[in-house]
Amino acid sequence: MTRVLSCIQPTGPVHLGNYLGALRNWVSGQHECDAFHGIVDLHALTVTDRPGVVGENTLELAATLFAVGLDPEVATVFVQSHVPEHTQLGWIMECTVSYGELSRMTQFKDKAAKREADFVSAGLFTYPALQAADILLYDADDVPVGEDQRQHIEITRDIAERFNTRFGATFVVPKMVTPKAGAKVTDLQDPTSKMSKSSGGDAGIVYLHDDPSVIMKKFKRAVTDSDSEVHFDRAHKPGVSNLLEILAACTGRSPEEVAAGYQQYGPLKNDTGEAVVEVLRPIQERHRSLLEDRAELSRLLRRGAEKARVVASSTLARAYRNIGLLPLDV
Ligand code: AQP
Repeated sequence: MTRVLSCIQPTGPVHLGNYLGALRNWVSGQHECDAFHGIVDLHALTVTDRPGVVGENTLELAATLFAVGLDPEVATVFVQSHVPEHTQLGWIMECTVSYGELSRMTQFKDKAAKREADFVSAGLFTYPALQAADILLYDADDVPVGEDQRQHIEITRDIAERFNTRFGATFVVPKMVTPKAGAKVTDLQDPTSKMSKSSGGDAGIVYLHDDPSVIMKKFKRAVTDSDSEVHFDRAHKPGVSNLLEILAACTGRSPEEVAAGYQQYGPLKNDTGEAVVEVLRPIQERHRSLLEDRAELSRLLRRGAEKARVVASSTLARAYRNIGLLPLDV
């Protein structure tokens, strides 16, 4: 059975890009694959300096993951800091990746530039190594993610191959899987940038828990393009193409098919907003009721961590053995 691993950071409320690019595929894949999904709270520390925030976001995110349809009886849903093998293998990954490779990561350059005079942690620079550990610990064949993760999956593959060459076959070399529509949902106000939890303004980001009226308003105000023709062309018509792709993803069609039904931007914005509201309605209802029982959420995460550790500890032991670290009992 194909093993699948993919994670999400508790850096803020989940948005439509996370849902269409990743979460929806996690849910649809859970019955055909052996699925592991982590809330990677240690990654959130790269950009966090206030106490308590990450823990609260983690519980909230767990409720969202179960609300979108991850079944704790089927998929293994866990919190990264509950599985210490992540940081243990993370160090080994740091020793397997080069400074030059990390320097070429565009996300580091973008994020460091955005933080300008703010503190730029060393973790922001090295986190692709921890992310490689997140993936390789689970012997994952497939990693279902959005397009923004391409460079990170590439570096994970390079690290796995380098380690296997140095120390013998140890890690499965994973491959990236992206959805047909929704792999790169962009900001409604800035359609050349990806919709992101940690970006500044709210107006261009559709959160999973936004009220229907707020969602409609955000779509009605979405930035389109200077001419008034509706067709799908990411490079020259990023605003309209983003709407077409969102509507396509919500209705199971291709963006080109969707475009054929519209002559004007107004009806396209309206229909896209309505389709999103309908997709999110049941998720919002489940999320509200799940958050009422924090003890149950915590119990589900404990079970997830126990299941995750069975796999993670065996992979870490294999890596230690193949490197030839001195065992406790010789
Ligand atoms: N805009 C997007 N379109 C499609 N997929 C997306 N993903 C993220 N944004 C989009 C996918 O969601 C999963 C979780 O990624 P994340 O936790 O890194 O989400 P984020 O919104 O990107 O959060 P941050 O904190 O703002 O992270 P950075 O700083 O990395 O952008 C992934 O599978 C991702 O591909």
